[in-house]
Amino acid sequence: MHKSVDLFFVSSNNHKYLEAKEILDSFGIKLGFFKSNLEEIQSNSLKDIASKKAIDAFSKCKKPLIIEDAGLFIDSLYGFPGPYSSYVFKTIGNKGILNLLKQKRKAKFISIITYCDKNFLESFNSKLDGSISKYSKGKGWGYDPIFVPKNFTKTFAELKNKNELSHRFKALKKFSNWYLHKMESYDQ
Ligand code: ITT
Repeated sequence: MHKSVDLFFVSSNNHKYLEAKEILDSFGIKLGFFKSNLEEIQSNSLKDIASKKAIDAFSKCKKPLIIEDAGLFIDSLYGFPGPYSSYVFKTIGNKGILNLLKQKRKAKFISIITYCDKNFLESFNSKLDGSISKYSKGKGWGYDPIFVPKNFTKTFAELKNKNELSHRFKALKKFSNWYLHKMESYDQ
């Protein structure tokens, strides 16, 4: 059994924190919340955005931390909204996305988790394939009511087990493997 550890999730988004906390709890990692609006550079690379966000977060939080950069990428819109997911959700929202789509509805969620402390800057990414539903279904945050993961018929907002299959779960699982190993080697 791993001992609990101190690690912070730096974000402006409570929903992301609550999901990350539940997921990391299941791997025996205790996660605190450091709420902050982080600087987000304009780039087509989520990894670059995430690394810069993590460095900015460390300058504020000054404790070992993770940040996440996530986005929804729609194939027929050439990856839009992608790195602009937050802005697009606040402006045109799910209704605007649904209005843009016709037959082709394939999409994916991408998540990058970046860990930062005074010695390390490490990123872990993951994608989850799926599609955009015809209508908004279920009560959920962000794009959850319109995203249907591959091999499912329900949207993220309708599924009870989002946290066992999401892009966030997959990236955090990779991170946990690395992090728990790192902690073990420091213990010796
Ligand atoms: P921070 O950068 O402060 O962490 P944010 O909300 O801007 O918060 P992201 O850049 O990671 O976070 O995500 C961009 C947007 O993508 C987010 O605001 C949501 O609208 C959407 N999003 C990301 N993950 C999602 C998920 O699991 N379910 C639904 N929408 C999601």
